[in-house]
Amino acid sequence: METIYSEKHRLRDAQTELYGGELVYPFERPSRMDYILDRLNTVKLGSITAPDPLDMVPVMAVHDAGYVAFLERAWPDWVAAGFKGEAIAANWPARRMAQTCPDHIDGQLGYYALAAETSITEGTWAAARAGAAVALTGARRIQDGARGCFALCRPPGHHAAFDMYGGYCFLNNAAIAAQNLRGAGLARIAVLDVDFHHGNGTQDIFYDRDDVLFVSLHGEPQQTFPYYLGYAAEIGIGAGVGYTLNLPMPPGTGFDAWRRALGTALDRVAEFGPDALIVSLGVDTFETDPISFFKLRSADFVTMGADIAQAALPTLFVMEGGYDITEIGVNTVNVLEGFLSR
Ligand code: OKP
Ligand code: ZN
Repeated sequence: METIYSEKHRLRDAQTELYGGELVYPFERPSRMDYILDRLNTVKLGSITAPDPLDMVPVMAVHDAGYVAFLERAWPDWVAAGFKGEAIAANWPARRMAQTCPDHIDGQLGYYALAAETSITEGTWAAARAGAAVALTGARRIQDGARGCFALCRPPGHHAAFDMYGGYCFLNNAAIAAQNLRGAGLARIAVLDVDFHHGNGTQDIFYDRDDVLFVSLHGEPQQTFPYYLGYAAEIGIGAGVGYTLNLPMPPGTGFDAWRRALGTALDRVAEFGPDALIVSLGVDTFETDPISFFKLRSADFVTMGADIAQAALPTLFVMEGGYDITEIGVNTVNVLEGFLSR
């Protein structure tokens, strides 16, 4: 299987994440990619290719123009305002306040942020663009007839909504890929999100649409990020009713229960009858992930990949989370090898 990958992810190297009242070195860090690349090379999964230049058309089709302009300007505006640290949102348009974007960068950060843990830094916009280019190039491989492709995106994307960043995400790589497949004439696309966290951004972007099915397996949002979305009662709106399926699971969930939920998800995908499948591939479901509470083991990721292959669909894997960094390579590549084994 071909991997698409850009070294430009290294431009995203924030030094601070707001975590438990402290500023820590972020869980979502550049070295994550090194462990994955190392494992791809060890097992000789296939060639690793740089992405084509970014086409902004599918980006602008899933994100708000004001939001994209904000991402581009946030760092220079923050520096120009005289701030010394990384750009962190510290104020929000909370309940009964004006839902308008102010002129000052400190106010704009809270307007566009869905959480405060994610700092904006000098290279963040360039890295986010490169991540989207990786996903788009992977989508083109599927459009050109590949059975499978791995878009090794960083930073991740599934928390990035139509007009919000956060949860380490800025541009929604999987949504951008799905939109491009639609633009290429594929009628229906399914997004299967197996990251530990709910893909609130992807859900947000496609919530009122019946041409992109969103199915997510994730930690019960009463107990974990993103807390305010990902409940089973969320099923879509308008034309999109029935085209969002959330399968939240409690702390301690192991692979037997998780795999049953995957079966439910894949049954819904089969019923939908898509032309392609996008997998938001996070491996933070791993038993020793430092910020998550599922109990999957490394061998389970092979089974996961094989189960996904049973859908018999052209499949684009888009990298999302995974924070037990020394094991992220084995766990991620296990999914791809499991997929190829069927
Ligand atoms: C990004 B992805 C830890 C709080 C972490 C942000 C998590 C973002 C996960 N207690 N909050 O879905 O892997
Ligand atoms: Zn995650």
